[in-house]
Amino acid sequence: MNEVVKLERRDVIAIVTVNSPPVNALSAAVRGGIFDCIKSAIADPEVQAIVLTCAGRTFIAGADITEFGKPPKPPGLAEVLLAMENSPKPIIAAIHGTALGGGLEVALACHFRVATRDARLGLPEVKLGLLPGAGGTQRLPRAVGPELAVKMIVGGDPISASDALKHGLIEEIVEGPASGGESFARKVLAEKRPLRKLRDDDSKLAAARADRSIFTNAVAALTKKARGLEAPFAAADAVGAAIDLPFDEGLKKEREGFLKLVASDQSKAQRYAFFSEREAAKIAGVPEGTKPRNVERVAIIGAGTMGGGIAMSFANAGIPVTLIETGEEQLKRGMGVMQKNYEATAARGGIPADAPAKRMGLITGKVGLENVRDADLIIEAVFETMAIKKEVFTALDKYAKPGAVLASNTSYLNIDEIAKVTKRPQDVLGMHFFSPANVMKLCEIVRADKTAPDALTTAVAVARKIAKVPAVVGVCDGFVGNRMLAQRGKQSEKLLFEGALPQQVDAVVTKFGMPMGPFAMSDLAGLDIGWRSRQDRGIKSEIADALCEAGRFGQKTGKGYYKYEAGSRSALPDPEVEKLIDETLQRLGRKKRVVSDDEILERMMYPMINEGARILEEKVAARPSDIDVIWLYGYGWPIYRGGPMFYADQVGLKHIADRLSYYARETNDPSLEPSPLLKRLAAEGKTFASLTQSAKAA
Ligand code: 3H9
Repeated sequence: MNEVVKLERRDVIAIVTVNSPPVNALSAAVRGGIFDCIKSAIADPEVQAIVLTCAGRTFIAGADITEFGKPPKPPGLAEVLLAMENSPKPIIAAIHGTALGGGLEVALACHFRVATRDARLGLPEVKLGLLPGAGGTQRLPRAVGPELAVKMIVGGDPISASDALKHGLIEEIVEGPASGGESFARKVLAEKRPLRKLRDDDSKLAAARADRSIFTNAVAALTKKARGLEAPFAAADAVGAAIDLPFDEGLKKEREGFLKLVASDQSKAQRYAFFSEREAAKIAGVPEGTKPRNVERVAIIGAGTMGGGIAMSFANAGIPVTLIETGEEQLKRGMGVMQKNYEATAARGGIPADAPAKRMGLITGKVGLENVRDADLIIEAVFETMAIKKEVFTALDKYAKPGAVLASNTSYLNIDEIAKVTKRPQDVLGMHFFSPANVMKLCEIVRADKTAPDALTTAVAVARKIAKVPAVVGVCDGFVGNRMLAQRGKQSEKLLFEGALPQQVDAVVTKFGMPMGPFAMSDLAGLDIGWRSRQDRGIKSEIADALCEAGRFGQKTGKGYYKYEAGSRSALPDPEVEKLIDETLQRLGRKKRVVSDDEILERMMYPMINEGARILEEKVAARPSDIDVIWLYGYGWPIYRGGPMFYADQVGLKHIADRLSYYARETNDPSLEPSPLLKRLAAEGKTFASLTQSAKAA
């Protein structure tokens, strides 16, 4: 029918196949093709049933996100779906891969659905700051009941084919999509099954109509963690409309909600994040066609918190790991922590009951570095000092097999220097995981001076395989994330000397949407670490030092910038800290002033953005969107604000540059002066996004 959708007939069955790689998204051409094929099959007197299926790796994975924000092209999806649902001949959706968003909505407008065993079905629109806009919020509750529908629509996670079968979303699990769809179509015809239009079937809504708490409780459970986000609440309202209103009115409500969200700043930021994440996996400056090396077995050096978390990430992805320690005692402790961690997750229902044993079965503990011999990738996660790292890499050079990728999990140290102790610097790079490593999605892949392109692509491919989000960065102190964070740390400390309190600074940062403020974060990490390092370097930080001298090391001592009640992690403002700050300021002859929340926000964010600009200038990061990915997935930057560089573009670079100059003057801190890149972009009225084409949907 057109280049991306074709129609063929196998006697009385019409097969409509979408073939629009990579994910069969519903572009205007796909919508038009489906529309024409369905109309033509309906008009063909020989055809008695229609199967809609897809070629390639997946069923339709949703609307074409790149079309949002552009003038709409006909036919609209709603029009296509109406024609399908009203077809007098049965239409069967035959699903494989992922039927997501608009893809599942297409399937829901069909009269029957079958899927292959490995298929996944979902409405993930909330993750893009949207709600399903083509009937999903009205048809899914009618297919599976409002409780599961809320879970899928407000939570956004897909379900498996077997769950879909259990809850009535699909009729059958089939072997192949097209052949299975065709056999099912013949069965429908043979059994003369009536057409099932979900729009007319309210049976599964009855319970929630009688007792609305079924719906409100499901919503409350899912929106608990949706702080600051608009879409989950709007999506819940749309599902509520399915319960409260007739189908067509519900559809109208859904449409209104969708149109509002698609134009919102939050959704723009979330769509930008979606594309940025995928862009980050494309490595700048690597020759086209560079193939990653084969990685079947991984070794991790160090069974501490980081090493253990990294080992778990591999085991979770089914990759065997050798976990190496210096002694039996340390190894036993590390293995025990992982076992407990898995058991706790299983007890919470986060993983199946047999998963802890299976995953621990993939982790083999060994003592001695000579045990790296079989590994294709070795990740060092030992104590963060250069001397120890060098010692480990010297040994790795001796024992690792040729071609193995040697990675350091350092969060600050110079990988070039580490690589120099080996005779194979081309195989050395950084893989900087974030704590807790089995949970946090970011992996900064550090490209050293001599890192070979295929070593780099290996690290990126492996990171994706274990469900991490990789971002390639260059060597510098703290790489991208921690280097920018250091700027925020510097300002937060200075703010205390000017009259702000820890709880005021933290409140501004959490109100912005970060999970934690800088002081609560310091308390979690432990204040003694920085104190010791300052002592080593002969540096003073009067307030932080005074806290440590008073035995306040943070959460671990129940007192730090805050106080903590026994067994609790909730930070309580402490008058003693206020007193201690006052005394310190008096001793130093500092005058307190009222610091506004606006100033705090600017001084928390703008110096980081300025550092981001320097990082771009130095080419430590290739794209502003890579920096954003690092902050989104490593530091809990709120997804609806897109990342620091995206946020900066929204605020306006001229404003940011002006305010930085102002603070440089007012606080007598020349390091706050806008960087040359920021200054130039501000003067030209440009954005960071103008530096690349990376953000397709922004
Ligand atoms: C929606 O449907 C709204 C409707 O309710 C209402 C309409 C009125 N559009 O992730 P991958 C690209 S909202 C355009 O690396 P994987 C992606 O950018 C949508 N492009 O593969 C990448 O391009 P490139 C609801 C898309 O195998 C390439 O495809 N649906 C889209 O790891 C491969 O992607 C969703 O939110 C798209 N919809 O994972 C699903 N999807 O190669 C979004 C992907 O140039 N998609 N691309 O970098 C996904 O979750 C994953 O892509 C998927 C495949 C699981 C499908």
